[in-house]
Amino acid sequence: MTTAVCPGSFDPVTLGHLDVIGRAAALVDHLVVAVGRNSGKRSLFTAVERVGLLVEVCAPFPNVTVEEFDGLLVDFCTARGATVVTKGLRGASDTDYEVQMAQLNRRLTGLDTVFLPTAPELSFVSSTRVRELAALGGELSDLVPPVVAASVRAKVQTPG
Ligand code: COD
Repeated sequence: MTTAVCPGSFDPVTLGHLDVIGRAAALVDHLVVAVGRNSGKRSLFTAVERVGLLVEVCAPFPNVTVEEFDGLLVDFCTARGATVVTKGLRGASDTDYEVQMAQLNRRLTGLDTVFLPTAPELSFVSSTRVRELAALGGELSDLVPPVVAASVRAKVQTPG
């Protein structure tokens, strides 16, 4: 049985993330979506809230589970018996960062990373743009699923 981990901050999960999750889930027996707590990074949603939204939007994928993680990604993968990491790539700036992370993770434990190129129609989508658009009252429906759009709007109106 092949288990893969698809890690991210998912603050919040976007249609770009979801496309990568669905495609990665089709390649393996079990996909663990791993939500980094990122204690050093100020996030819009708590880790528990990010997990909750992911559980809802990943419901169509029966072989996907969602968990929080802290610490090194390679340690989480070892603990879950995962033999591969899956990540999406949007363009050159993602590639520079992600290839370096993949090389470091491979050096640490031999864990390899499989990259899935973004769907062209979703290459402009990022959690940062979602948060920015929401703060300025912009339309979110091309970037996130409806349940996420509603949660982002509620959060921006009532932060904390
Ligand atoms: N289309 C395709 N892919 C996308 C899109 C899109 N529209 N948007 C985002 N993605 C991809 C990103 O390229 C990324 O691969 C992934 O989705 C997650 O993106 P984010 O922004 O939610 O998450 P990040 O990049 O902030 O997540 C960072 C991690 C938590 C994965 C990272 O910090 C980590 O591995 N932390 C653990 C500590 C560790 O082991 N560090 C390494 C050694 S120091």
